[in-house]
Amino acid sequence: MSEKFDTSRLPRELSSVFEELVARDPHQLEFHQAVYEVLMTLTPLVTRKPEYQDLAIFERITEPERQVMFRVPWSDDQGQIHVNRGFRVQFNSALGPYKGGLRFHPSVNLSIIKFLGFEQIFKNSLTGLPMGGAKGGANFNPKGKSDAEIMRFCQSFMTELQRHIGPDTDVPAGDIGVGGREIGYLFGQYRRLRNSFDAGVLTGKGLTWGGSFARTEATGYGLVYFAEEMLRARGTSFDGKRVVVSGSGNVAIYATEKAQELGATVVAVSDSSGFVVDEAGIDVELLKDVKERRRGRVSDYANQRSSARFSAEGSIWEVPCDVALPCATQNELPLEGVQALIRNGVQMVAEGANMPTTPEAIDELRSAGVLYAPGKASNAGGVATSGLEMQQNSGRTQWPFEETDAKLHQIMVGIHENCLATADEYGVPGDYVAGANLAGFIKVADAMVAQGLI
Ligand code: NDP
Ligand code: 2IT
Repeated sequence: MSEKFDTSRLPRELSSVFEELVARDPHQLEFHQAVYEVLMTLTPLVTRKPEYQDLAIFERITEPERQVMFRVPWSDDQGQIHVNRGFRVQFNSALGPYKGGLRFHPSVNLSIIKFLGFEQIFKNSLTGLPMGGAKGGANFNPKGKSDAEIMRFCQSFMTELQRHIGPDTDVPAGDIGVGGREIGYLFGQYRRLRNSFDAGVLTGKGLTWGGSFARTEATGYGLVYFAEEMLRARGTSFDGKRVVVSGSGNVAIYATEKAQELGATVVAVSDSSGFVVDEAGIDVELLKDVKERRRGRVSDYANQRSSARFSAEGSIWEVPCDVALPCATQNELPLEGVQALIRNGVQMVAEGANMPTTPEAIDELRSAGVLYAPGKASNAGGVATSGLEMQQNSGRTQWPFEETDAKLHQIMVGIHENCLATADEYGVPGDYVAGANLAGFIKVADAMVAQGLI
């Protein structure tokens, strides 16, 4: 039994699945949290889809198909040797090759990779593209490392990972700490070891060697496209809204850019050292220069902009706003954060990060009637565009930016419609959490039923 999650809120058929899972891996709290959040919305399936229970779909879908853990030895610029732990959790391939990002961050462990891989199954299902779910990474800290150190780490990581992946098997991409630079070094080592230019083995590649236009922008843009649909459904828009974006990495930068293009003012961004308030609106070109080109901190942004103030103390969620877009990491938006947002009149929270809002905070948002989009729906634009990159690689072609961005936009509008239609169908109108979980789950579960006991 997990003390943190109240299994009495689940029907007996699902609480037993959850309790067995907790007993098997009692320390994997992030994984428990992700599974609990999904199971909480699946109650109607116990009666509506009796075959799921007969065929142990709930038990099977919560156990990864394969989990790989490996040693990653590398030497720093001084010749000192370090050892990190690498992971790839191949969670479910009922809908297509395993697909999901790689995270390099000191906090990475099996629980975090399993929670991310589990979420990825349903997110990928929602995109409508043929992709299974996976996640990987390492407990490696890229901060302060030279390019040469990053390269040696990526080469060592890929030397093992290459035997587990392939364009029709498993297709990794970026996540926290893994961007264009890392994908380049990983791809180079894969190509060298395999003596084969399998463009489709990784997504997020450079634009001259198999990458897709709009993949860099896709998660942040897709988040704002999804949030725009939510606002539209309530008869409003981004125009004139005050927006707070947490994080200042890939997702945060392009969410900021698109929200401002739609007429909003993004007044705050953050990193793990603190947050910046810029009442004049974030200067996206300056933020890109600081974060993407110089690999600096948000405090460097504030130092170069007279309208901006950096705070190392306090919380970004205290900054008054109409819309909050958490785009940093899991559990970054706790109950107190949501209470502050509600006090200041927030209308919508849409997740760019994976599982950024804690369960208590989600309950609070729902009871206050704040629009809330779970990441597996609202941040699906990144992996959707990875799916488009795979399509382009298979066809040995490259589509223009506008065409790819238009497809991304269409996919996000489609996910929004699917969430609302599924929520209606199951008697919980307007509930994006239930809509996303049910729609994503049913598609995978039906494919598992059709494919037999594996
Ligand atoms: P980046 O590495 O580009 O940026 C991460 C940002 O989040 C940085 O500003 C970082 O600050 C901050 N951050 C990370 N960990 C912590 C922490 N423990 N506490 C406080 N701040 C933290 O990653 P992405 O922008 O790619 O990813 C952000 C989120 O979006 C993640 O949850 C990821 O899983 C999710 N996501 C990413 C997708 C993608 O395509 N990249 C797709 C879908 C979801 P600092 O530099 O100080 O560490
Ligand atoms: O969490 C995510 O969806 C990602 N990090 C993107 C995965 C991908 O394969 O593009």
